[in-house]
Amino acid sequence: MAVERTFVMIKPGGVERGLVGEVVRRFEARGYTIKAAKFLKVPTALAKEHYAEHKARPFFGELIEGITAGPVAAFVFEGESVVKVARTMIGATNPVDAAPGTIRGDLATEMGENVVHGSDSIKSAKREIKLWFGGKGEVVK
Ligand code: DAT
Ligand code: MG
Repeated sequence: MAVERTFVMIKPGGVERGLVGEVVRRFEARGYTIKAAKFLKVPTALAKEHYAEHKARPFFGELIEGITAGPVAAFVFEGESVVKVARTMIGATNPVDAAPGTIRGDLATEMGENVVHGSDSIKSAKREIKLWFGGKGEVVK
């Protein structure tokens, strides 16, 4: 009903553990397609902009340290209701609460090592795709 695009990023811990393929495999197996991809060490300014909604939170410093600690693998996936489905596939923010079968529920136990980021709404997806890839944020039919 609605073909969308979302932003998914394998965080430095996930890259270090060799989980890029596992995460991408799950999205491709579900039927989503890669529309953009890049591998980069995240500049601090980009990290702060990405997580701007959390800047007043006590864990903000740790969050920025974590996301800039090593390279990330960033993707735009496209497909039916991908924004919502990606969040379901990723699982709860705290891996301890994440259901088995989800990425975090299968691959993580710690909040600071929760492997992957996914946009939380269509609005966030547009903002994040534009921030990381400079466009391609449009929802296509
Ligand atoms: P999500 O990544 O599920 O969208 P979020 O946007 O609320 O979660 O938070 C962004 C990241 O910040 C999250 O993946 C892990 C970290 N984080 C969130 N809440 C935290 C907390 N209470 N203590 C430490 N880190 C936290
Ligand atoms: Mg979030």
